[in-house]
Amino acid sequence: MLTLYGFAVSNYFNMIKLALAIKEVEYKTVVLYPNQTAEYLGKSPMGKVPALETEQGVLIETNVILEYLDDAYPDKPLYPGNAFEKAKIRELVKMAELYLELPARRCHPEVFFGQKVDDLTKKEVKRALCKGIEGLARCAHFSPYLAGEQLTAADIVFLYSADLAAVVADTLFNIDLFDMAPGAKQLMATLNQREDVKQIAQDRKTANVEFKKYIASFS
Ligand SMILES: N[C@@H](CCC(=O)N[C@@H](CS)C(=O)NCC(=O)O)C(=O)O
Repeated sequence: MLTLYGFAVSNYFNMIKLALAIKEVEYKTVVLYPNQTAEYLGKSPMGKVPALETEQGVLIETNVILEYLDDAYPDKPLYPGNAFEKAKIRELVKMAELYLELPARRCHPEVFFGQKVDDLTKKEVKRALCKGIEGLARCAHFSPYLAGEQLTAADIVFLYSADLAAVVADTLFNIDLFDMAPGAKQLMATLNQREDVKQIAQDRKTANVEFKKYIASFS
């Protein structure tokens, strides 16, 4: 059986959880925070989560794991279509991560953990997020899903990237990121109405209690 390493507050971990839920693949979870212990580095070379242990070995990097799951469990494909259509989904996945998730992450310390982020970083992040959402708006379909009529890996990565990016944009810049991509608000609402997404949100809320204690133990 697959083993998923990570914790339920992690947005990347939740991307994999949602993919597994959609595909109805059984797995067990080992709850752990990112760490640099020799034991975990032996599984996840950067010490990050998520990591997925398969019968053949461990995989890291969320987009790689998503693609592996789609190859290993082809029912309910997350990268449907021909070679070009699949590539378009990968393009959206990459854009959501590079231009929303990663810039927003630079401001997570201030928005989620009460640690000041310097003004230059904030200026860069504001610009990057606006460019990112405008870029996505140019190539996403929102009909109703990012890549068209079917829910794909792009929606999974968008859901758990744009939600945090929107909190960063709202909290620090007073910007509604979703206003800048017509269709995005409706897509988020559609995704958030799913039972599997609701369950992941509930798990995240529950796990956040322990996570806050864990973070507080460092201060
Ligand atoms: N590129 C990685 C990013 C995963 C990631 O950043 N995970 C966070 C938790 S949400 C983490 O492990 N952070 C610890 C660290 O950066 O060392 C992926 O796609 O899986």
